[in-house]
Amino acid sequence: MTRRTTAPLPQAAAELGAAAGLPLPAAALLIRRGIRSGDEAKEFLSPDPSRLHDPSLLKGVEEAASLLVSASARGNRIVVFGDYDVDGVTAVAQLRAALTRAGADAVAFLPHRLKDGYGLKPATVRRVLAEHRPAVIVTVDCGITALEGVACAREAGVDVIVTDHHLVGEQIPAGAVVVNPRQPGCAYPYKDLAACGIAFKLALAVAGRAGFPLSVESLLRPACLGTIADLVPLTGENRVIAAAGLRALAGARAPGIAALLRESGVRAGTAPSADDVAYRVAPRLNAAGRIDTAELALALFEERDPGRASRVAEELSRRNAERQAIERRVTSEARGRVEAAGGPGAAVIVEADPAWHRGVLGIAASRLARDYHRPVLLFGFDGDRAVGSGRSIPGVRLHETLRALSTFFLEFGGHDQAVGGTLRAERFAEFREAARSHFTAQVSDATLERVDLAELELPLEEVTPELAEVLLRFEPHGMGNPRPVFHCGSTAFEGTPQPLGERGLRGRLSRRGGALPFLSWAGESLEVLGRGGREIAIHYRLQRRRSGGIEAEIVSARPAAEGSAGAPEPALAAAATP
Ligand SMILES: [Mn+2]
Repeated sequence: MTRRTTAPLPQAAAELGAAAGLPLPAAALLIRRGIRSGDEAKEFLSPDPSRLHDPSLLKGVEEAASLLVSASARGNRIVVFGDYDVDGVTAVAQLRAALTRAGADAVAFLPHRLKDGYGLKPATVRRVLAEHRPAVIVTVDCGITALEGVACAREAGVDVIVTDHHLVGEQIPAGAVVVNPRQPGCAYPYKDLAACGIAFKLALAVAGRAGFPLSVESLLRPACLGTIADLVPLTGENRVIAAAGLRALAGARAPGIAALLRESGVRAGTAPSADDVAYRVAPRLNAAGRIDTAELALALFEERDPGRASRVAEELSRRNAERQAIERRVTSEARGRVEAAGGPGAAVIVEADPAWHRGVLGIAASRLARDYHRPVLLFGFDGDRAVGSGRSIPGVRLHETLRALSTFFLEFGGHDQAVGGTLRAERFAEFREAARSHFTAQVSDATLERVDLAELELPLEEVTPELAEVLLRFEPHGMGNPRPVFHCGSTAFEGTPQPLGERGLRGRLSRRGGALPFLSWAGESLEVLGRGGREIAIHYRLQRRRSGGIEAEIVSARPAAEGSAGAPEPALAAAATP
């Protein structure tokens, strides 16, 4: 069942609107995003690289830079130890580029998702020591909980720098220089940097100490990809990195990035949107590391030959298509089981299959979590172990809820919305029962109800070009700054809408002089609701059209309230008055 609501207009909106010279709806949305003053509004609407914080504010960053620069000068080998996702790969690319500029013998190492698993494990460290014989290991996107992995490297006489953005455990690794804005005693003003944001800072610190110029733009391009792909909040400094990085991508000169954007359908010379990055660019970069090693994704950032860069980008597209096919199969098999049992029943979905590819469990889980509006845990098998990924829904803190079942896990980590874990395969059935009853007891029925929430009442005739212009400056959208959803109590199709692909619908809406092109992915039901000029109430988002101007994306619709053509429902009428 779906509950529909429109959030009330914040009281302070009128004041902020007056102070910043902004239309009331824009001011209301800014208030919801934590903006209080005219200056903050200006900073939010015009994110500028001059607002980036000084890298030296990060605890440990100067010590790390000094260690790296002196190792470079002595010709000692440095291994940049990364991760196989976009955040990890873009962090490695930036840091390795800076170290190479500093004259370092810098080698990139990306663990293999299936063979090594995530992070700086002792076994992986031993492999790095044997294969590369480094004097220094610098991690990105991992290491903050790797007490044993760090100890293993230290025993071999290797210096270790841990740069990570994950939650800090009870202990930080002994004997390592740690750079993590979340660590105790770090006064850095922004805590939500992704790993590639931290690598960006360290790269600048290395350049500063070694005394060579490093183009901020060339670092922002990879940094913005990792920041958007890693689903960190696009607020504060991350918003600057994302916005300035997307702009810089329009002028990408590195052949690899240019080829990747081309493969992703981004027109040459134009800036991709955050959605382009999240849905087209990032999946291609991730595809390599899901099925095999992520080396190919890293190679793309380092390739200098345009012909070879194109071939790598094409290969990433092929792997992405392969990944999609595997993921569709896993998703539909898991869905088949849920349906065969007559629906999800319990407050969590837990399924496993020996044939499921472990590289796609997380994406399949997030798809099912969205469809069934429940947390989902999917497992594959590796010998006598069940290896799983979980994804959650708003309001269910997955890591915390699962902690009560931690005795089942051999390995377990993650955060509110995503976890990974390993159990003994023979205990899977027992775990599944325990998880079902625990979640059903812990998660309220209200949380399992899908809420179709609009941020604001905005009748179509109030969508002026001035307002649209300001709303487009709310981009880039993502975590922490979702594209706003508006409610319009009454509108109707103008003419007959046309089908758009298999599920979509495209046409024009009009009401009292307010008219907009629209598209929707709820095509069939929407077409029936609005047939014959019937009035409908809609939840919609506004987005830029490829051809210029703006359009409404209809998220959901229902018949307009009867006998009150155009008048908002009582709850909304109250909401519209500040
Ligand atoms: Mn990360």
